[in-house]
Amino acid sequence: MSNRSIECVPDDVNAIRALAMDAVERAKSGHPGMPMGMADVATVLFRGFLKFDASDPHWPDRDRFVLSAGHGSMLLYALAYLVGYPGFTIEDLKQFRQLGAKTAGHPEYGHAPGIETTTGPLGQGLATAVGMALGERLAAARFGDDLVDHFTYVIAGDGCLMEGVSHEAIDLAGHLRLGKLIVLWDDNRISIDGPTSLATSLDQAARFEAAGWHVRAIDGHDHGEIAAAIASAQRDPRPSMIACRNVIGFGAPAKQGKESAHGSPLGASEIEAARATLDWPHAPFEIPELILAGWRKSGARGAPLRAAWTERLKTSAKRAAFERFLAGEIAGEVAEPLQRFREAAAAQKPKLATRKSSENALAVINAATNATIGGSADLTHSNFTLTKGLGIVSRDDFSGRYIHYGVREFGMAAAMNGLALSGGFVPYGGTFLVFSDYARGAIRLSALMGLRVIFVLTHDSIGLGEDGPTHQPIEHLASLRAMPNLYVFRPADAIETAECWELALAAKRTPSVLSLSRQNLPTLERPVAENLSARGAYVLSEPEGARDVTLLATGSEVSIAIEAAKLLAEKGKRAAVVSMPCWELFETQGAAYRGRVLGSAPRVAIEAAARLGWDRWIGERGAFIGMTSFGASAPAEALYAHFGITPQAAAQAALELVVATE
Ligand SMILES: Cc1ncc(C[n+]2csc(CCOP(=O)(O)OP(=O)(O)O)c2C)c(N)n1
Ligand SMILES: [Mg+2]
Repeated sequence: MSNRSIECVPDDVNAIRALAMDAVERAKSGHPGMPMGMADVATVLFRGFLKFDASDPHWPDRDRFVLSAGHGSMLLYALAYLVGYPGFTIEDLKQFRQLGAKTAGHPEYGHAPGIETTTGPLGQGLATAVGMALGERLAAARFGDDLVDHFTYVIAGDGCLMEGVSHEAIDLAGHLRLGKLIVLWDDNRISIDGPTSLATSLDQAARFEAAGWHVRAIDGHDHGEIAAAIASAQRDPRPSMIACRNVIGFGAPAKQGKESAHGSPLGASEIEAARATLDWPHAPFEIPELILAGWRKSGARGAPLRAAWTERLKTSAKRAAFERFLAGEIAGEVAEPLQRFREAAAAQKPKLATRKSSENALAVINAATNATIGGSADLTHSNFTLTKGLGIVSRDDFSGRYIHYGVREFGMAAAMNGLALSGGFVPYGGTFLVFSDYARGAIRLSALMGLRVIFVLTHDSIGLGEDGPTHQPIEHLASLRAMPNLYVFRPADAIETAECWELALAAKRTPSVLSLSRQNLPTLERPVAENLSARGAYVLSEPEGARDVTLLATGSEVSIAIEAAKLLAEKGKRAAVVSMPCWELFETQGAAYRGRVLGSAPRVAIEAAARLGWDRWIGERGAFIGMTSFGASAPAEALYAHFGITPQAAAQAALELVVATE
């Protein structure tokens, strides 16, 4: 917004401080210091700059505001109440941190208007905001500045900037010159343990400058300086960082400037003293009408801008495409071409690594929809994530659909969350499965927020071979499967790979992992009329007559199970083979279907990974063929033989079970 005359009186700011200290006091927990310290910065931002219309919190072209220092959630909640987001009341503030409240301990995406992303894990809000700012540029390149033209503001604390992910995020944003990203650093030089000098002597300004940012340092309590710095940040073509020097817990006479203001209620007497210091005589949760009216006016400040935008959209030639983009209904776009892909694979029976099949499926997907935004953390030619014609995103050209995220797995995953949150885009990004550990913090937030984000994790077992145990995932499938609301797909061949992609793209509220092999795998013999992976697990081959044993496997080990079944048949034993590409989907099937698939015969599971979790499927009498240690460096076949993950070993384990139960 161009009008820089920010009308506000000290009480407008103190309203935030009072609500923060009172809500924390009432909840008997929370973080008053940060909201009280950054209240001036937030007030100037919300009253003078932030482009939003409180009556429509989802207006697509609103500026985004990310509270990366999520412990200061009361800042966000106080603002949400003051500006008058619909359905957000003083009661919500009184319910701060209570079960079922919109006002959770840390801001949770979807719980209340104005919460653009879940924050709390420090540093991640900033890294997610990089994805949002990137999404803004990508969408603007497609639909034009008259439909997409907004800033992304972040409040990041000392903790956010100490976290390693901040480095990945800052570097990426500087490299891509995301000039509409503006970070307001809560420079209060205090964290939980005490002054930040206990643990850091970094020159933050120099760090940001080195990454290509525009940097300013200001007094975070001086409204003129705050406004001037934000205005200059808006004009600068680089991303901007404004160091807002301020006093944590401002206004609480005994605790301000100290770590004791950080994360616990101030206490009755300190609150009383703060009321006197701030000259705020009002009762807890009481905001004088005049003050509230001023804030509400700010909340409506963007209404004319939104109205003008709505008019532009109405007459825009791109309206239909823009609305389709935001609706994100891409399942229908890809279903038909992926069905043809499966039919072709069934006819041609390629022997391909699933990472390669994934590339082939992606070629079909990326041609059928333009919602997908690909990328890799510097493993493009191993993850096979780049398909023809996507175009590489660069600081000079945001019309492409592929991002070289650099060697930044965590930063990539957080940016993917931001892309998904910015609206319309379906990001997918690759790295090795073993390095999902580096990205895990962001995968967890994808799952918690329920975002459609797809992680393409290749080299998914000892089958990657010579790179050895540092690169061979063992416990990763188990740990990813342990995460709520995450689909872990491990397809066995080209057909399943296409099916799993289809399911991941259709899952609007659940992120997905695609665990893909480096080594070639044969195409399974099976019908393709139905997406069998949608069942999570299915019977691939059923013996004639009653089963003696059921072999369960995923991914690269499904073909081992098939060979094992043949060996068992030679010994007169009837083995069924079950492919289990997605446990989570199998769990949602009815008991009858699950029972048919699992059968009542003893079970052997085969997966070149840790056993953890498999006991659920194999039962007490079951056997497991997999890894019990780290891997080793050798060719893949030698490793499978060395670690005993072979058809012979599986058949032997099955025979022993059958004999024991006979
Ligand atoms: C990744 C992560 N590690 C640790 C924490 C716990 N934690 C919450 S706030 C905080 C200190 C943050 O310091 P700062 O950002 O300076 O906040 P301030 O004390 O100024 O409010 C810590 C360690 C966290 N939320 N996230
Ligand atoms: Mg601090």
